[in-house]
Amino acid sequence: EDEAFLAAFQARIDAEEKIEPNDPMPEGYRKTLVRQIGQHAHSEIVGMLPEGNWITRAPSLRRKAALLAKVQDEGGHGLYLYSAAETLGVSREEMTEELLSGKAKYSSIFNYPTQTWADIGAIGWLVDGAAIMNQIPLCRCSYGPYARAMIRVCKEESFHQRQGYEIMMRLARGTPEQKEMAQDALNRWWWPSLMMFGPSDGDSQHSDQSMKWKIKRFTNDELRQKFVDATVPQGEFIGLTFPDPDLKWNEEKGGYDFGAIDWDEFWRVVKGHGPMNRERIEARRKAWEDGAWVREAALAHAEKRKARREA
Ligand code: FAQ
Repeated sequence: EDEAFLAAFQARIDAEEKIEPNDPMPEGYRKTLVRQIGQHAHSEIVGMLPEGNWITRAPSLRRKAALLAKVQDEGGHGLYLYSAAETLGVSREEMTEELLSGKAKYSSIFNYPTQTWADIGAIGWLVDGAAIMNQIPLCRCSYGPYARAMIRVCKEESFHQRQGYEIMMRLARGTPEQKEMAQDALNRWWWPSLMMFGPSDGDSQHSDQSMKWKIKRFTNDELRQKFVDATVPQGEFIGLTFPDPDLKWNEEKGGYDFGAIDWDEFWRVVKGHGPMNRERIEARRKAWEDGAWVREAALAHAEKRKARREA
């Protein structure tokens, strides 16, 4: 890759042109996108597990129908994202193998257990809320297929966020026991939600280059701050307390100050040692193995059809 090619590519990015699958692109750009879109796809699919755990135990038919639809949406998001990554020359099989071997990451947040029904509220409100904050800017990502996939994904995430917040609101205004459940869920999900945005800017290895290529439009810390500023008033509105004694409005910066994130916990979870990492990967491995006969049958069918056509 010579200087002239890289400069011409950067000029297209700077001019806000979308890069499309057959366009020439630097190998690093392609690899970064495969890594990020792959991780994003895996997150959606693994993200079905914590909430899937509550579908059979939802407290009413209405709640069950909404949760079922939400989890199904996540499956759909995973499929769009795998397809977007496939336009970069990687196959779904390869991506799945990387997930199962631990080479490809998925969001740390999905390695925490869902202990009560209130966790379903907290996930919708906080986890989908964080996902939206991170993904709205991705609708303007320089890579066309990823940017376009994000538009529909964000619309659906917005429904998910409201459904979660509404669960929290109802619990927070319910009996003392229900309010206690909502508070306990907030206590357990708040810090892991802040960790979703990734390491702080000083420790984020990919941010500078990804910002230059306009894959990312904001840094991890910028998005984390926006999320805190948007979410704290929502929690206070329903009478919940955030588990952070250092959380305080800062008039001067026009945002909240908040306490230090436990980065040791973050890296432990990212490296595979969170509370549910083993179960999550085991569930995906089982699904992949259980589906082997479907892949084999589809392949055999395609080969038969091809042979028939050629006969
Ligand atoms: N968990 O240099 P950076 C959802 C890794 S939303 C695990 O800052 P980058 C919806 C990172 O990959 C969740 N690993 O990296 C839903 C890198 O490792 P690598 C998914 C993390 O890429 C809601 C290393 O640390 N959303 O699923 C995490 O510039 C409810 C260094 O980090 C997306 O994936 C983490 N939290 O920035 C579903 C959005 N943070 O790859 C169900 C797209 C960082 O070199 C229910 N992704 N790492 O081995 C992104 O925006 C970016 O990839 C970031 C990380 C911001 C996540």
